[in-house]
Amino acid sequence: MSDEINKDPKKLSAVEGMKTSSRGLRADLAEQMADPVTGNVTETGKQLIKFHGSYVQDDRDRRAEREEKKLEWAYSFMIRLRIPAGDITADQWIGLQECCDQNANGTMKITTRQTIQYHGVVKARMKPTMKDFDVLGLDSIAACGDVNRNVISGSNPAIAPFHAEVHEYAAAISEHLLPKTGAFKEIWLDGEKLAADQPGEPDPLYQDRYLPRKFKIAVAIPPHNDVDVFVHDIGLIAIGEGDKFEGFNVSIGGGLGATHGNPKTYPRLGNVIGFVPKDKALETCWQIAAVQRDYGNREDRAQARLKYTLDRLSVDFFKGELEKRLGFSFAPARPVLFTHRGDPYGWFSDHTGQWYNTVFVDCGRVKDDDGYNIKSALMEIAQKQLCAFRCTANQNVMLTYVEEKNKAEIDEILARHGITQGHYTKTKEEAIACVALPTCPLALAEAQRYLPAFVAKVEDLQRKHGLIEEAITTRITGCPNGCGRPYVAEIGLVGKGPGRYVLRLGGDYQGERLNRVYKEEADETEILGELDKLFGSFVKERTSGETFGDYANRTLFG
Ligand code: SRM
Ligand code: SF4
Repeated sequence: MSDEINKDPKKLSAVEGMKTSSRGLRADLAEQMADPVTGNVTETGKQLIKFHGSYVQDDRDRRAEREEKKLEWAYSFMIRLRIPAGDITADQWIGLQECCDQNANGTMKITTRQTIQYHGVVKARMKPTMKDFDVLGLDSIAACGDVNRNVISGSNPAIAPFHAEVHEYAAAISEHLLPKTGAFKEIWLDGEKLAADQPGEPDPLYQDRYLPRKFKIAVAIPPHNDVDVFVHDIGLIAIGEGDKFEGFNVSIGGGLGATHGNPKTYPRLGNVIGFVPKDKALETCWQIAAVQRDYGNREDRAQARLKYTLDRLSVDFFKGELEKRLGFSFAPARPVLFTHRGDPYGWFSDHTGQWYNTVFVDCGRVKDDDGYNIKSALMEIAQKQLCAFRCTANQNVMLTYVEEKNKAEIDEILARHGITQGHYTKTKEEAIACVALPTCPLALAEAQRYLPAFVAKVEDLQRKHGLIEEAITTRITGCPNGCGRPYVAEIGLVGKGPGRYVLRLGGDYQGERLNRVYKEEADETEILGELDKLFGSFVKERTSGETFGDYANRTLFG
């Protein structure tokens, strides 16, 4: 395959130079973090600190006030932990909440990739925070940046007898694809310094250039598609025969980010390229990342994700190169059925008899809110050591490995804090919004701060049309990057400007079909007006068992 991309060093994007000259992600980041004169870091610092799991941000609500006072913006850092498959112990939960209260804004944020973010960590508190993570046995290495990020995995243990075995792959893949640099320990944990004449530790996967762009892996355990397996660079779909876990169907090239007005960017679902036995899974992931490392576009970051590599070079070329490096061919993909994506609420047990319960966390924000006091409830449950915790890809918290004798006490604590089953509708329980304002620098419109009000109005319409018992997957993001996966929602709102969104309809309930643009730009009144009409016709015209997403797809785009 002749391909001119990446051949001319002058054409490479500026970030490429920052990576290769960083001496294993160090550059002068330690010095910048020690500089008390500014709360910010340089452009290179901004890029490199991502690989350490952090982004510099500012409070956008306070920009005008700061500018008026001739002060620099209110800079602080967001830190994203690396928690493969979202699993943490009760002690880790306590430590993280306490650390968040001391060093960040006190509100932990459960993300769509099963981990926890802190917001509002000022520069001087970065090292103490990272040290606290280390004491808890946690880190934020590679949670962001052009590397493989937090590996996510289907959270529902009742879904298959081999769930626990599959779940372990998330941690194993995460470790296998971790950058080899010691920069993290050096900068944040006062670890041993690399000699000044050394270029950085040898790293067979990432070398000195890392990947062309972010890289994401998700593991799904059918029939539950809570991880939205087809939107990741690699989607592994667990396949078992009876009680026995055998391996994975492999999907490659999913990704959602796009830019308004740039048709060269688009959301894309992955292509399933075949089946690999479980003992080949780690090597397969490693080699897919390596082929993307070698062929991904390093000139234009807007074209650098694996999805664009596949569309530029073809899926067949990529698969052929991959099989050559692996030394084996993929077997045909096995049949798979996905049925839903929402988390299971209420008590349920796994195949060993241990109990689980999902606690709904509105937009993933762990806070006490209007009598629904998640933060206090989860802290008390952790302090009493009643269970472990699992962040889900739907931004909720699952209480895990609960013994029968502890269920009643957990129920009592949840009830005392206003957390009862049926508190929210199904649509609300399955709704997702990204962070957006005030911390996300890319937000064009509100998302997490708007979703509760918007969903309440959708619920009113559902009540009006007798649809309130149905879950209609509703997702909002503040911009087209798609962090809340709005492109695979039945109702997707993608921020375009303050109070204005692209209205996308027609995704399916299982997450196997992209929705499409129904209105290029609309405000709340227009969106609700459209939904009112469509819910009305849906009730009259739906076929037996048809979901709203399938109906919208059939009648609007069919
Ligand atoms: Fe995301 C960038 C938040 C999941 C696609 N995402 C960002 C940044 C870091 C903004 C920035 O670059 O400065 C946001 C930080 C906001 C803040 O204040 O915290 C941000 N993304 C999030 C989170 C926290 C949303 C949430 O509310 O849960 C999710 C954190 C995931 C994690 O724990 O690792 C999050 N982001 C996603 C997802 C969903 C997923 O992976 O399942 C996507 C779509 C899938 C994909 O990657 O294609 C996603 N985020 C993006 C993109 C577009 C990437 C692209 O290929 O174009 C950006 C912008 C970029 O990379 O340039 C972005
Ligand atoms: Fe920010 Fe856009 Fe991601 Fe929302 S979708 S968190 S606005 S980058």
